[in-house]
Amino acid sequence: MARILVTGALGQIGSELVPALRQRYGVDNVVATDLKALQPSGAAALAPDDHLDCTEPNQLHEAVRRYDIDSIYHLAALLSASAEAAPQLAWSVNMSGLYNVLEVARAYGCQVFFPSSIGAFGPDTQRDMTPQVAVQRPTTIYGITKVAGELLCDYYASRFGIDTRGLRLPGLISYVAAPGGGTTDYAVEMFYHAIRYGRYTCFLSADTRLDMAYMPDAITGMVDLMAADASRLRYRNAYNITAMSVTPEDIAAAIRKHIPGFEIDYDVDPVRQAIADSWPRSLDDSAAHADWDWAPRYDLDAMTKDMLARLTEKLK
Ligand code: NAD
Ligand code: AKB
Repeated sequence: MARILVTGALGQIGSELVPALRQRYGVDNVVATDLKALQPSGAAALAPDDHLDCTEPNQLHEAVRRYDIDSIYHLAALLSASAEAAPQLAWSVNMSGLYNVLEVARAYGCQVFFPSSIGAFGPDTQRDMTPQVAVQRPTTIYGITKVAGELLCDYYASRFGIDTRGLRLPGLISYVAAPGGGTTDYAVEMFYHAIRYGRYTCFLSADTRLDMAYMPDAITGMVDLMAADASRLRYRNAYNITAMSVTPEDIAAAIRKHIPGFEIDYDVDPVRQAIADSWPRSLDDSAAHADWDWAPRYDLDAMTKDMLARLTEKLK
């Protein structure tokens, strides 16, 4: 039975990944950790939860030893907008954190999941149907840490035989936990504002096209990739995945099918707009389909319907 450690477990992804892993592998076999204080509640209270700063190698060694860990989902990081506001901190958390995780994986023979991003590409990359193997010259500190992270995962796989696996995640849309300082956060905010106020002012321009996926698909993708037959995996840095390529105007139109009076206007934030303009408009995720059967269930309309229903219930 797998014994799993999750870093950055209180974030947008961890809040849904941890329950999914606990359902699949057993509550006691999934250790949720974060820099922020964990407040055990419900099922989490029955499982080990810990404070863990991924920039402190001793804390990682201690957790892996204490809980006899054999698999690490390393989620702790600063996202693109937060990273641009604090580049030195972003380098420390995103790079030292991953290095420490890979070193502890080398010491104890752990499997590692690393979440890369569409941010790992830059303005020199082919922007439509960006291939799995493409030019990667990002212009953000976030993207630089993601490319370097991908290369480090490749290196630890080929040099030390560590079982590293990763995804280049698109923007993730979800209702359980708020997003943590990214450029694609607008897509989540729009749903909250649509339900609460019937209107939203978007910080990206109407026609900014980016890849997105609904969180349940992303979680399934992470768990499936980690369980996939290793002999089928051609890439140990990160696989492109996507479920939809959409603009703010597309999402607003999908919301309007359920909330007809919903209004959107635009007050563009130049920093986040510049980040978005440097990213792909759509990814080619055929390698993920071929190698480990990536198959998202939610397109824009299915995601919008579910998101509005779940969020309306949550905000009651
Ligand atoms: P998030 O910002 O919501 O959560 C990150 C968590 O990491 C937070 O709970 C934070 O407290 C924790 N953290 C920060 N510094 C830490 C440290 N030093 N030690 C331990 N924990 C620390 O992020 P998320 O959206 O859950 O993303 C998780 C990972 O997935 C990140 O690597 C991110 O780059 C990647 N990713 C996310 C998205 C997305 O849309 N959410 C898309 C692409 C890639
Ligand atoms: C961000 O916007 O920073 C993240 C990502 C796509 O990596 N959501």
